[in-house]
Formats: sequence, C-alpha cells, structure tokens
Amino acid sequence: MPSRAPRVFPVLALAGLVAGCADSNGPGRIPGDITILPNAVTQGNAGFSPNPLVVPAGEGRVVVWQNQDIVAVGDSGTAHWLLSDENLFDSGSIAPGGAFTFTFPGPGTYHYRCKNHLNMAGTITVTD
Ligand SMILES: [Cu+2]
Repeated sequence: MPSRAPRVFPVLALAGLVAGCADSNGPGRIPGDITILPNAVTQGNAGFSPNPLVVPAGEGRVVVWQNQDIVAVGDSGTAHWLLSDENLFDSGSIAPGGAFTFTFPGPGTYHYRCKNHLNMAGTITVTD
C-alpha cells in the first residue's frame, strides 16, 4: 500500500522566493545588502552593487557589505575598507569573502568611500 505521508509542495517555496524579491534594489536582492563585486576597483562606484542603495522603511536600517571581490577560484582577492563620510563607521579591512554590517541611526542620506581605493564611493538612503 502506498505511503500517505504529507508532501511539501514546491510552489509554496517558490512563493516565498518571489515575496523576497519585492524590493526597489532589483530582483533577488535582500534589502540592505551591498555586494562588492569582483574587479570592483576597475568599476569605480559601480563596484558597490547596488549603488545608490535604498533601505526601505521597516527593514531595520541594517546594511551588510559583502566583499565578493574574488575573480577566480584560488585568487587571493582584494580587500576593501569602508569609511563613512559622516564619521558613522570605519569597517577596518574587509578581506575577500568577509562582510561588514552597520545599523544606521535613522532616516537620511549617507555617503561612504573605500579607504583603499579612492575611486570607489557610494550612497545609501534610509527612508522614513
Ligand atoms: Cu576598495
């Protein structure tokens, strides 16, 4: 006799993924996540993705920068170091594969730059 164990329907998992995509920074993005892209230095401000970043109300004002500046397997990658123009944070050196998290104090527009690469700067708007 066949088993009557309950089944998990894949469509429910898909619905969750679609709901997670509903933000202004592009499909598949977690609000508040910034990726430091491979070869970021050659891309200037576009090395931070997305840039500018909008953190919607209700997302806790938390921003996570993830350093994914590793071009190929076995590549040692490039460290980045984030400084707030408003003197709110100093990330220290973020190794490739590492991350830095900061919680903004309130709504506003904030600016940051990379201490290691002066051509890399970004803007974050935290909404009310
Ligand atoms: Cu940098």
